[in-house]
This record gives sequence, structure tokens and C-alpha cells, in this order.
Amino acid sequence: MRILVLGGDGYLGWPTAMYLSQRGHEVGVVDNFIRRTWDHELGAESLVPIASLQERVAVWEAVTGKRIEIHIGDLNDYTFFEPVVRDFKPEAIVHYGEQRSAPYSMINRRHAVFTQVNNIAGTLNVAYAIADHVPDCHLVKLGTMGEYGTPNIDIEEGYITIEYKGRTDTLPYPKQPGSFYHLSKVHDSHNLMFCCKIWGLRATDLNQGVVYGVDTDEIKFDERLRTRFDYDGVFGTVLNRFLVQAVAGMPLTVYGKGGQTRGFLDIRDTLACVELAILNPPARGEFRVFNQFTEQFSVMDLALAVQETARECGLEVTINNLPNPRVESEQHYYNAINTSLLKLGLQPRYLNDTLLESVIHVVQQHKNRVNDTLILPGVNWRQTVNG
Ligand code: NAD
Ligand code: USQ
Repeated sequence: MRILVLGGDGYLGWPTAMYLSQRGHEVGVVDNFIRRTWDHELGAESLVPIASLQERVAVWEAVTGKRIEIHIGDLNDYTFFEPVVRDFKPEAIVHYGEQRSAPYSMINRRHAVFTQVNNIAGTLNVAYAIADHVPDCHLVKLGTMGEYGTPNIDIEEGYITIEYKGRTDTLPYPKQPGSFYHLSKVHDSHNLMFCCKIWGLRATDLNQGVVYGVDTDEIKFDERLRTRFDYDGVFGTVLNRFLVQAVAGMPLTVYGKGGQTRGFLDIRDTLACVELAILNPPARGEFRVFNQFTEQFSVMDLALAVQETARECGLEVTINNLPNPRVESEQHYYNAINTSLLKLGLQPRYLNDTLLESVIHVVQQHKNRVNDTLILPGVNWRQTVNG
């Protein structure tokens, strides 16, 4: 198939582009490199050195003989994006191209506004370009499990059937997100559901949990194909951060009590899920939602697992319960349904010692690049900063 990967220079976008290319799809990537600019803004850097997109694509072609097309530009610039869609004529678009950090969106007013404009307006442009030029194209949009928050009932996949005053309806599942970033995904979901209804587009919203891991089969072909690996307090996600902290000899930064429970998945399962969604498209007019994670853990479960594996690798690690910089429940019920992707054939790779050890090994190779001033959280949800 002809597949455009938006955000194809990012942590998930680049491995996805290679994975789809390796499976014989014709792949184009779109990115404006703004993620690399945010590194400069924050004085941060991927722990694992990453090549430019141009070098990655050249190495990929040299190693596999397969071409990946590059389109450099902003999804919010329709004069750039419209011709890309018109000329590439994708049969599927995988949309990763958003500002994805909850702490970044909570820095101050400017970052909150930027996040919502970038994500919501960018996604609207994607929907318009599909409607205008390739109305049959399947949009595979990355959403987040954080759209649902932590309700005291089971979390269904996008919709819930409710009986009220003797009548029954199936309605969008209630959303209680925990940051302006997570809210941007909720707004995207509403816009896309509406676009499917009015224009007959077909879309899959992949409500993904927190991703961990550093290696995919394609990355292993050549060191220059590596994807970014963030560990700083703004862009680093929890398990990736704990593994870096363990290697750097720093206490694991559990926020509050650590009972916060989330869905998690291995980066290789992200790629498998995205391809399964592409190969099994919804009908025209359907807005389909899949919960994309394989296991649930509390933050404290993860800290204890990292501590245990680190000990087996000869590293002594302590756990530090920091005052929580976020506003979130620290002890709550959590049971999310994730059967749709399993029914399509996903074979999950569950978190185990071997995976933790393999990430620890990669982190150890780059230990001298850890900047310990970036580890502690610096963004506080309770402060409104008018910057
Ligand atoms: P990332 O920041 O590494 O990659 C996103 C890419 O999109 C970057 O390369 C960035 O330059 C690009 N981008 C952003 N705005 C753009 C714009 N307006 N125009 C063009 N390019 C733009 O993020 P990631 O970790 O790869 O996440 C990808 C997607 O998956 C995001 O939408 C995120 O919300 C979602 N997601 C990620 C995780 C996770 O744990 N990483 C979990 C759930 C969902
Ligand atoms: N946490 C800690 N210590 C840390 C970092 C995080 O205890 O050092 C806690 C947070 O308070 C939170 C949980 O771990 O309760 C997850 O935090 P995170 O930073 O790993 O993940 P989150 O902010 O939710 O965002 C990440 C991605 C985002 C994606 C989301 C999926 O950055 O793009 O949408 O995971 S989900 O969590 O399912 O919404």
C-alpha cells in the first residue's frame, strides 16, 4: 500500500516508516523537525545519538534497497501539506505528527496554546486533505489512553452503551484527560468523528498507552537507524526514564504514592498494531477506536521491576517518592479493555527481564551522555505561568 507517516522523524514515526517499508509498502514521511527544536529549547537531547532524517533514509536505502520519500514541512501549513497528499495519493495515513508531552503542554500559557493549535489544527488539515483528494484513504490517528482519565468503572474502546430513563444508546466514552496535551487528543477525536460522519471518511483512533523500548528489528540493521530515546523530565516517559535513572545511579522518580496505573506496550507492538489497523480498515464513514496497550502497571510496579532487574545487572537502585508535580489520582481503580487489536491477531510482547536488561544494556553504552540536571520534573500542574 501507499502509506504516509506523519511525524516520521519521531520516536515512533521513524521505526514505523522502516517497518512498513520492510513489509513492502511504499512509504513517505512528513515532518517539520520541530521535535528537534524542542530539544534545543529545553537544553535536552535524545540519550541515543540520532542521525538526520536524510541520513537515516539514505542508510535505509543502502541497507535494504528500499526507498522512503521525505517531505519536510508543517502540517499546519496547508499550502505545503495539501500537494503532498494530492501527489502521493496515500491509501493510508499514519498520523503521529503532534506535540506529545503532557509536561510540555503545562509549562505555561504559550505552550498550552501552541500544543492545542499544533495538534488540533494540524489534524483538521489532515482531515481536509483526505476529504479533498483521497476520500477513500484510511486515517490511522494516534490518540492516547490518557483521554479517558481514571474513571471508577471499566474503560471501553471508545464507546459505551448506556441505559438512561428507559432508553439505550451507544455514546462516546466520557473523557477526563489530565493535561492540555491529553485534552488536545480528545478534541482531535471529536473532530475526526464528525469528519467521518459528514464526509464519509474512514478513521481509526488508536488510543495508545505509554510506549517503552529502544530496539526494533529494523533498527538493528545499522546503528545509524536508531530512533530517539528521551529521558528528561519533559519528554521522557516513565519506564524509559526509570531505566536511565537506574544506570545513572540516581533514585527512581516515582511521583507521589506511585499507585497511578496506566496501559503500557513495547515499541515493537506499536508497529504491529499500526500495521494491523492499516490492513483491516473500517468502512467508509466509520470512526473506529482501539485501545492500544498490552499490559497495565502502576508506576510503583515499574519502579520495583526496574530495581529488581538492575540489581541482577549489579546496579543498586533506590526509589524516591517525590511530591507529585501533576494533578492526578495516585490510587484508583483501573481496568481498560484492549481486545480489538488482539482479535485482529496482535501477539503481545509482554514486559520481562530480558527486555529490561536489553534496554539497560543500550543505556549503559550511552551512560556518559546522561545529563543529570534534566532528570527531576520541572513543570508543576498547579502553577499558571503566563509566559
Ligand atoms: P515524537 O515527538 O518523538 O514524534 C512526533 C513527531 O511529529 C516529531 O518528529 C515532530 O517533529 C513531528 N511533528 C510535530 N508537530 C508537527 C507538525 N505540526 N508538522 C509536522 N511534523 C510535526 O513523539 P512519539 O513519541 O513518536 O509519539 C508519536 C505519536 O504517538 C504522538 O501523537 C503521541 O501523542 C502518540 N503517543 C505516543 C506515546 C509514547 O509513549 N511515545 C504513547 C501514546 C501515544
Ligand atoms: N511518572 C512518574 N515518574 C516519572 C515520570 C512519570 O511517576 O519520572 C508518572 C506520571 O505522573 C504518570 C505516569 O507516570 O502518572 C505516566 O507518565 P508518562 O510521562 O510516562 O506518560 P504521559 O505523561 O501520560 O504521556 C506519555 C506520552 C504521551 C502518551 C501517553 C499515553 O508522552 O504522548 O499519550 O504517555 S497515556 O499515559 O496512556 O495517556
